[in-house]
Amino acid sequence: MDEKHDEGLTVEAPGVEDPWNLWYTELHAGVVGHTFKIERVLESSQSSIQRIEVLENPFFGKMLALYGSLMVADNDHNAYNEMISHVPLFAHPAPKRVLIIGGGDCGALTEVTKHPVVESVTMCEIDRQVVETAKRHFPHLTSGLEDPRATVVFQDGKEFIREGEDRYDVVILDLSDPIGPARDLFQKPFHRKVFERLNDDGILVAQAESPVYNPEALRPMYANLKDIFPIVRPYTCLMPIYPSSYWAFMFCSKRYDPLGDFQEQRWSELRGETRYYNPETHRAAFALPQFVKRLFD
Ligand code: SPD
Repeated sequence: MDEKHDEGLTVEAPGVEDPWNLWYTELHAGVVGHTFKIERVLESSQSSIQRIEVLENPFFGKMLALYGSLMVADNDHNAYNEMISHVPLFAHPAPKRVLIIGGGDCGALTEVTKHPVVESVTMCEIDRQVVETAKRHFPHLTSGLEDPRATVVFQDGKEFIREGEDRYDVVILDLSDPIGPARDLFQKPFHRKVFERLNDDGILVAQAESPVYNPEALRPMYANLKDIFPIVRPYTCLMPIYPSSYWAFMFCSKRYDPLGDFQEQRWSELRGETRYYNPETHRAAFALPQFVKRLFD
């Protein structure tokens, strides 16, 4: 899949009022581009893991890109972070111990801390520089770091899962793409290990890419997870900064069904606002268009 991600910054013909005329494009298969006007490049650095950029777009505000792939923007992060967090947390009757693998912008962590029932949330992120960048530019996403229940570990998620012994009620795989540093974390051996680190009624949710552009990522992922978990329910959300603006997640569970066991009564206890998630979008997320359902036949 590597060749599909030859995206990055491009400079077009200079103009008088906009001398740099800078645009950022994520290419799909070299034939479709998802393009954003860039007013300013606020940071561009290279960590030991990946290229990290903070760009400013007049519509979406500040945007964080890792290895040339957009992760979050000031004005487009809610759907992804809320749906990857609240859907599993509201499907579990007592999600006390939560683990996030990845999630360096801290948006998912901050959503998890909105649940009073959560007793601890651990985030295992491989790249400290991503968290430091997010703290500088996206403080509204990183505010959950101040919560006394939150712990951050800087380690490869694979090692953390392989070497640790703690068990969790909910594990969230808030990963970048299967072509980046997180490649192995989309694979069956890793998912099996995560299964072992879940309690007997635990839930795993994994980000699962675009059903439009990456059916070849979703199809085997679903099949592999079905071999491991008794319940696997894909769901989707609208995410305009991601290619195709349409994004998928895999809900995988040892016992609870995201709709049959939906703990809607806890919705009124959530601390703070949501912008996308509510009980209606929780239910609706599992209603899949026919072309997406066919991926899982
Ligand atoms: N192509 C972008 C996919 C990004 C999915 N993960 C985003 C992580 C944000 N915490």
